Amino acid sequence: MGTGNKVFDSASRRDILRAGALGVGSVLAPAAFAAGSIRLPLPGGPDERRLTTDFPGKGEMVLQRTRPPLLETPFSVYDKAVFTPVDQFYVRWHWAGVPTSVDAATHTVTVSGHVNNQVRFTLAELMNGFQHVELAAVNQCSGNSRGFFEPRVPGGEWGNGAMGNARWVGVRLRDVLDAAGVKAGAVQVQFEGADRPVVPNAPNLKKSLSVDHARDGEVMIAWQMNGQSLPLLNGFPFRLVVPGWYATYWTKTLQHIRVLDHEDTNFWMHPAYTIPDNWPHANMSPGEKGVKFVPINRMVPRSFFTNMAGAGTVRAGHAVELRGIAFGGDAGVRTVQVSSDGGRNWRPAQLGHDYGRYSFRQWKAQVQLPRGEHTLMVRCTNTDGLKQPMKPNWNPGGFMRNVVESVTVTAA
Ligand SMILES: Nc1nc2c(c(=O)[nH]1)N[C@H]1C(S)=C(S)[C@@H](COP(=O)(O)O)O[C@H]1N2
Ligand SMILES: [Mo]
Repeated sequence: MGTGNKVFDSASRRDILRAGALGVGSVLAPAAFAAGSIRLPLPGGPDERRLTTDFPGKGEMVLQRTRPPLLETPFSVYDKAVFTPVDQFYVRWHWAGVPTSVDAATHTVTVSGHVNNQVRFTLAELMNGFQHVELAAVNQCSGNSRGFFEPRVPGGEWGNGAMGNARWVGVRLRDVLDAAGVKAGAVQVQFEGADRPVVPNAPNLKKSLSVDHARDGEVMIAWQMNGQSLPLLNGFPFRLVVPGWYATYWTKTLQHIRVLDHEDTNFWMHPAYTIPDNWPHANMSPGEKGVKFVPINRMVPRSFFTNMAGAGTVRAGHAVELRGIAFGGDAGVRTVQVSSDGGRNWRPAQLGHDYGRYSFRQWKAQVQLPRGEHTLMVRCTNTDGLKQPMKPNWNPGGFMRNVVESVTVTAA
C-alpha cells in the first residue's frame, strides 16, 4: 500500500491526544450509565442488558462487565454494514489493569528470545520501516454466544455480539520477525500486551502461535481498523491480527514478541482457552471424563439473521426479505442457505460483495410463508466444505458455538 506517513499524520496523532487525555476514571469507573436497556434473553436469564455510552471511544454498547471492560456490540449494528463501526466494535479484556493512556510516541514492541538481534519498534518505526498491508477479517471471541450454552458455563455470558469485522491496516508479522532474525530451532512465537493483572501473582495473558503460522505473511501488527486508529480499548496503538483464528490470539497494545525454542505451556495456552480435541466440533458431554484438550485455534463457519430480531409476525403470502451476515471461519463463504421449514429443505441465499475469505459476507433471501408458525434457519458452508451443525456443541469453556441459528415467526 505504501501510505507512508500519511496514516500517522492524519489519524494516529489525533488519537494520541485523545488517548493521552483520558482520565483513569473514565475507563475504570464510568460515572453514569446511559439510561436504557436491550432485550437479550439467555437460557437461565437475564432477559435484559444495560446499554452504556460511557466508555472512551465507544458509542452505545451492551454492558457485560465494567472492570475489566466487557462490552458487547448491540446485534442490530450488524444489519447496517458489512464492516462493524469502530465505536461499536466489542471490547474484551482479561485483567482490570487495562492501559488507561498510551503514548504512541514512546510505546514500543520488543522482539526477543531465540533471535539473532533483539529489536524494538515504536508505531512510527513500524509504519516507516515495513511494507503496509490491508486485510478484512472477523475478530471473534472464543466465547462469543457463550450465554446460550446449556448447561450454562462460567465466563462472560455473551450473546452473539462478541464479534466484529474490520479492514485492518498494518505490517506483516513476518517482516518484523525477519528484522530480528529468527534462529533455527525456533518453535513458537509468544505475544504479550501492556495490560497487567491487578491480583498478586496472577499470570499475565500470553498467547503463542507456531513459528510457521507467525511467518505466514497474513498475521499482522495492525494500527488501523476501518480507516481509524484503534481505540484504546481495542488495543491502541497496535495489536496482533490473526486472520481466521479466535481473538484470544489477537494481542492488544502489543508490547512483547518472544521467539521460543520450546512449546509455550503457560496457563493461558493450557489449560485456559483449550477445547476438546475434535475440531471442528469442540464438543463433549458435561462431566465426560478422559477428554483430551488442545489450545483453541481456527474459527468455524457461522451465519446470522440481522433483520429478524423479535420478528414476531410477518404477512402471510407476501414476500418477506431475510438478510444477514455470514463468515467461513478460517476459509471463505461458499454458500449461505435458508430454510423456512425447520431445516428440512434449504435454498441458496444471494451473497453480497466478497471482501476476502476472512471477512463477513452479507446475504439476503426472500421467503413467502403460508399462515401459521414457521421456523426460519440460516446455514453457512465454507470453501473447505465445512457446514454449521444442526445441534449446538458443549464444552466447559463455552467456546466455538456455531450451531445453525433459527428464528420463529408467525405469518398472519
Ligand atoms: N493485551 C490483551 N490483548 C487481548 C486480550 C487481553 O485481555 N489483553 N483479550 C483477548 C481476547 S480473549 C479477545 S476476545 C480480544 C478482544 O478484542 P477487542 O476487545 O478488540 O474486541 O482481545 C484479545 N487480546
Ligand atoms: Mo475472548
